[in-house]
Amino acid sequence: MCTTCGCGGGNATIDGLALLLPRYRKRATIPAQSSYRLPGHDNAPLGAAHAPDMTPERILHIEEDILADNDAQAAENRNRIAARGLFALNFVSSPGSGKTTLLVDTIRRWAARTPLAVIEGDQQTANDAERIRATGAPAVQINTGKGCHLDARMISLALDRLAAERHLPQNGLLLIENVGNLVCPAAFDLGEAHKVVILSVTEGEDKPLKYPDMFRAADLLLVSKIDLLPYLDFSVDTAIRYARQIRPDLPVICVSAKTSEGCDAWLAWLEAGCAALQGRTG
Ligand SMILES: Nc1nc2c(ncn2[C@@H]2O[C@H](COP(=O)(O)OP(=O)(O)O)[C@@H](O)[C@H]2O)c(=O)[nH]1
Ligand SMILES: [Mg+2]
Ligand SMILES: [Zn+2]
Ligand SMILES: [Zn+2]
Repeated sequence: MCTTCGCGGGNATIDGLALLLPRYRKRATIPAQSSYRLPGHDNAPLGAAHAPDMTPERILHIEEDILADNDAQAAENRNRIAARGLFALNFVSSPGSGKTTLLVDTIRRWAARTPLAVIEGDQQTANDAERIRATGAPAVQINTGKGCHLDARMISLALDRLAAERHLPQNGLLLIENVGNLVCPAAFDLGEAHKVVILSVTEGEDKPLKYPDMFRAADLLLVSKIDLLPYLDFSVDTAIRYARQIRPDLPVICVSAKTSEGCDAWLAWLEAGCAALQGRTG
């Protein structure tokens, strides 16, 4: 179990094979029974989203330990990714915002600019990896089972798998689609260069205010499905204003994978990121 949010990572798989994740350090110290509940809320434990039966102090310590362990693994991943000359992006959003559709469209447009590989994260199914593979790009599917986010250990193992299959590119793109969830993926560094948060116009403008950690953690906001704007009351300006209340300098690109509007600007952002990386690494 991941005690940062209480999600179960024990049954994770990669392309259907069981993942033997190294244990987080303090997991064995979680007591079987101790609880702190909000007065008057019999079923509402205080603390992390779904971690019942822990005192707030213990939750805090375990969270710190787990995130420190994750950060150490993420730093290793980042070195490995840099050594391959890869521009790595971690796509985060709620389910259904259009991450996979945008990745498929991006991969088709990216064409032969550089090699690339994709790591897909979902609780169940290999649907998204199959959608990516249909473009001809290599993809590995991580299924987190009861887990609600990818973590750096999973990415390390996915990199191993890509390398073993000779699909880990040299000098190119590594695109990671996280589990659809605007909460927990914000806390977990995977070793990426940037988190890219996608907010579709069907979700409402106020999501940046409701889920500020995610919008604070991201370095780019893609407002997606803008082809649907004529049918909705969604105000792009308001959404951007809310996002910039959380993160004042957040760059924003509005896109539609359906009409391709905004996709040139998105591709230009990707190319600039790749070029900056190549400039740094020579
Ligand atoms: N109208 C419209 N629908 C889209 C667009 N992008 C994705 N969708 C639809 O949104 C749904 C969820 O897309 P998907 O890529 O699976 O989202 P994910 O869960 O974030 O990976 C699918 O039915 C897509 O066809 C878009 O730009 N415009
Ligand atoms: Mg998807
Ligand atoms: Zn969670
Ligand atoms: Zn978790």
